Amino acid sequence: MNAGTLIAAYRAAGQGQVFAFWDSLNPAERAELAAQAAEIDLAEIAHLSRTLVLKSAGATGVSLDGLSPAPCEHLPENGGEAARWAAAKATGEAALRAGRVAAFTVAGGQGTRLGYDGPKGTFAVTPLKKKSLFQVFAEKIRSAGLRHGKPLHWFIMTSHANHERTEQFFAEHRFFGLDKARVHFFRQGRMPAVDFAGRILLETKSSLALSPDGHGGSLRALHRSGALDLMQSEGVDTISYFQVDNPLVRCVDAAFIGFHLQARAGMSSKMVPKAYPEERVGLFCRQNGKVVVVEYSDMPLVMQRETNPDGTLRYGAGSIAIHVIDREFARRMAAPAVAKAMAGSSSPAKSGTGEAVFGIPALPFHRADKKIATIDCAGRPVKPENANGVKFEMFVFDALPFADNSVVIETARADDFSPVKNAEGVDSPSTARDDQLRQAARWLRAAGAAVEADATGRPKCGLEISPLFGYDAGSFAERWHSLPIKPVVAEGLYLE
Ligand code: UD2
Repeated sequence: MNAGTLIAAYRAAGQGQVFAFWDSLNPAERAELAAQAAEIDLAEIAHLSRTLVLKSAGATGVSLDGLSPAPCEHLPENGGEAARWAAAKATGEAALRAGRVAAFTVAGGQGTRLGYDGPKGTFAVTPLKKKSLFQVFAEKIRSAGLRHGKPLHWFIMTSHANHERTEQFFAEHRFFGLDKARVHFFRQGRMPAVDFAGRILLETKSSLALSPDGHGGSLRALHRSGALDLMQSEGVDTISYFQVDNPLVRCVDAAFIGFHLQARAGMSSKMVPKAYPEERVGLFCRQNGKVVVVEYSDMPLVMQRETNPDGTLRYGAGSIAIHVIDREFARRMAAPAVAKAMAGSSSPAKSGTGEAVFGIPALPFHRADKKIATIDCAGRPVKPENANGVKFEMFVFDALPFADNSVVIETARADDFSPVKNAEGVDSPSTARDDQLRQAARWLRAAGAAVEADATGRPKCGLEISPLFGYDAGSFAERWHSLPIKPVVAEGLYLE
């Protein structure tokens, strides 16, 4: 599209302000602005503005009709059937041996709360060796490949802001021993921010205020980047999805994969029992025969506090953003965006409400009111102190109601979830470090070693176990027992 047509389309859509400074821009700046403007689906923005921005703030439109708790596979220690878990594990291991599984990390977030200047995956998290999140995952993925005799492909979704630095980090660390031909980076999509009247905001005279389209954008990005086609040609049909912020995550969990495959599910999830009724996590529920996640903020407190006869919380299954996704399900969920792109941006976009686009179900966008750096009408930078606009994001769990046979399994928080989100306090580098220390102490104890620890299980000395030494209590114990001379634990220990 040439610049004249683009500008006319923006004017016709009531978004002419995007080109307010066009006459004063040099050719390079014009090219930058035109390229960004051409990326935007104006019909989609108009629809989102109408449905999410211009209606009253705070109205979520989430329906609680017919909601019940989602059924869940409980861990054997919490009432689940050990035989079912063993069978699921065997199914998952067979899929891993057959090379059907790829790891997938969403690492496109901005990490604002952590206040770290760099891709979050490069943040140092382990207690002794200060390994980065990416290195921890790389070692887990390498260990799974070695265990099953089949190296895994690893897909990493970045953002425009952190893509180059992420690739560079892997190159500098020689891909942490992985075959670089099996590590694939791709950028997620972007959405423009709008003001409260639905007008697209400029960040500078020659650039839009663009931000990542949320982790839900991963499904579109997997498709657009060719990752799904690559998976298909490599015989991968199962995607193990996790977030970049969680050093404890089991990047590939055979039992989880097995439950998902046995059910022939489109998309499955892990849950942890909520720590307390008001904990701020999404909750797995059932509605119209499908699994859905309801954000804590959308569920009345009385419901969040309801209990079962045994005293446990009725809505107690917290979402920790770990999923297994069927490759073709991801392709179907990406299809509306693809169909729109093929039909041109003037198509009737309806994805803002999760309605069908060309008869295909689509992920809805959510509204987030934010402080957005922009410029005033004279082109001077404005750093707002209060929210001055709206960003649009998709959430990956909104795909769940479109999935057939969705499975939810329980996992132990201590072995799967300790995210690094905030600089201090809860979910911070220090809580994640302590949880890694506790895990190492538990595994050593289970293997018969004496470990001095405080009342919370935190060892008195520094301990770190590479995933290449042991990936769970069982594999750790096996390797530990094979050591001819046992190292002294009390002095602190790194095992690789
Ligand atoms: C998310 C879930 C929450 C819980 C929690 C577990 C939502 C709305 N809430 O909370 O219910 O499961 O995670 O840790 O999702 N990301 C991208 N691109 C984006 C935005 C995010 O790749 O555009 C990645 C980001 O790099 C990170 C993950 O998604 O790996 C989570 O993002 P977040 O920090 O925004 O999610 P959070 O903590 O609000």
